[in-house]
Amino acid sequence: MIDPIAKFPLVISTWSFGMPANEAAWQVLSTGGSALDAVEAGITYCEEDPTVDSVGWGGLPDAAGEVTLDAAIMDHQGRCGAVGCLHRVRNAIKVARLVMEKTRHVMLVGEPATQFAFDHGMQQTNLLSPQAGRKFDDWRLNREADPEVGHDTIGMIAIDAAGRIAVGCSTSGIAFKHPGRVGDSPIIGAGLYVSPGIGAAVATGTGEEMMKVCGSYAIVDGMRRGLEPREAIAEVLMEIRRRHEGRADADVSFLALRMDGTYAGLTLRAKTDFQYAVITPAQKKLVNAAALAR
Ligand code: SD4
Repeated sequence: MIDPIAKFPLVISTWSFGMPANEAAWQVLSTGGSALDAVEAGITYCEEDPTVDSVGWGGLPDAAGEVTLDAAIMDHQGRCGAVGCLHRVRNAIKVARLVMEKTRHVMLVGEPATQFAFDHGMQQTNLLSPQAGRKFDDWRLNREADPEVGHDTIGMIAIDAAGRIAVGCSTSGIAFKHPGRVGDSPIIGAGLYVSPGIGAAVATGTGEEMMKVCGSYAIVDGMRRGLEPREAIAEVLMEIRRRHEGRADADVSFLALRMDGTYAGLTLRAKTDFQYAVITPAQKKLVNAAALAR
């Protein structure tokens, strides 16, 4: 039974597709499950949804027409696993968790990561949905990638009823990317980070920008230094903006969650259309994230 006054469990995730993903995570959290299981369940839900053209099945392919996936997961102790450039397997987040739990490594990439997934019972599948295939054909004819097409990562952070935190993210990356390109999502400290006892952060947007500043690590470190989650994100966004010679429109957004349940989402996107989904015992909502002050 969930106490509506309690702060926990709590789950937050990126974009409006985070709403149904949060529901899947909440089914785990509300029955006493762990934050780690909840994050895996929520992100898996999104990976299975063909209408999301930037995550899992239905994701847009690379410039050679192949869908490749990046994902990572971290638990409350800072244990982590990641996969980069995974082929022909839908649930990259499950493979990331298998890397964390079944190997002594943090990240596997490319065909060997795919083979590792098959060896652990994951099914071989075609990741290119008919809809994504049509978008690829259009792109091939026009060769002009709209940077707004297929660019969103699902990033999710949860705290369970026992006060344990976990974070995960999964994406097919930038649409029509160079084959072999890996973004921030599987890079611990760039796309996501947990510091035990402090909190977690997760990113969405142009991964190259997160990687240059170790964005998620820097945010969690800001919280460790005593910044509020929103201040900690703002500090990192200001650094990214500074490197852009003051240009304010980088496609970079973050979520941060501190162990006391305080959370924030903040964006550099000029469109200020970054939304994030939240479920607590008291409410379910989709929040329009603030943009960093210009
Ligand atoms: C990436 N951050 O691969 C991920 C996906 C995304 O805009 O959100 N791209 O860069």
